Amino acid sequence: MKIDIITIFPRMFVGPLTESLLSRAQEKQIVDIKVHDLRSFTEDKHHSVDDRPFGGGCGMVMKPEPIYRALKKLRPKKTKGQQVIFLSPQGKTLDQKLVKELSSYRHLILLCGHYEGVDERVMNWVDREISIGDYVLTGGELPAMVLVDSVMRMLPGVVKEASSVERDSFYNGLLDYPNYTRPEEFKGARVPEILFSGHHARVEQWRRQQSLIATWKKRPDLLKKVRLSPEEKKFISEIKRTHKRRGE
Ligand code: 9D3
Repeated sequence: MKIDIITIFPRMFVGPLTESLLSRAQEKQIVDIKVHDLRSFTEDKHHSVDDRPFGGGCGMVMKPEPIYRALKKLRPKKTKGQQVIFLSPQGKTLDQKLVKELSSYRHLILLCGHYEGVDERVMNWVDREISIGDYVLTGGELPAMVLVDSVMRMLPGVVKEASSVERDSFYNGLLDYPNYTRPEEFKGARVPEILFSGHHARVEQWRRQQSLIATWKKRPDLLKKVRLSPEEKKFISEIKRTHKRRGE
């Protein structure tokens, strides 16, 4: 997959792209990520990327011309496998379903906004607007990194075991079960006995039940969307009677 990022703060991307999984995925040539400084697409002597809003008002608006030139260069003509994404508070909220959908494109072009927004005519060249949640950030750079991180780990070969992608919470619709490692006892807290039993099927059943308990306690909204077996439904009514929900 090819990812082009257009930003007025290219250096913000250095850390995330040179550390950890993102750098290894690039070394393995699974993704090719390039960050482009919007200022390099300006043609005036002051390299202006923003200007005052017509009609008055406070703040600055990003000019259309540098963005147009950047898009023209990075995507000379429209093709199916490409997607121009504008990171914006007005966008659709990113979730795992959208991440999965985006991972099927060959080429993503991410446009990071700043100031009070961009000239609305830029929307004519944008395929979709994406937000990462209902809170206010200073720009689209961190959201672009969040998007790249989440999309990348869906690509084959990025995360070691394919199974760990499939098992993700949100993938099966439930939260993760609790994990334990050595020591068997720490500060008086013991690891649950079942995990030493060596009984694989029973461990799997316990984990599924723990996922159900955690989801019911911490994210009951997720339980409404997930498909459960009759036994699991019975188990849920059982924990409703015997467990306390968080904050109650
Ligand atoms: C909604 C606030 N706008 C009212 C004048 C101004 C504004 C605030 C912050 C416009 C842009 C921004 C910068 N944020 C993003 O570019 C952004 C973002 C976000 O703030 N939250 C969650 N997802 C995203 S994606 C891009």
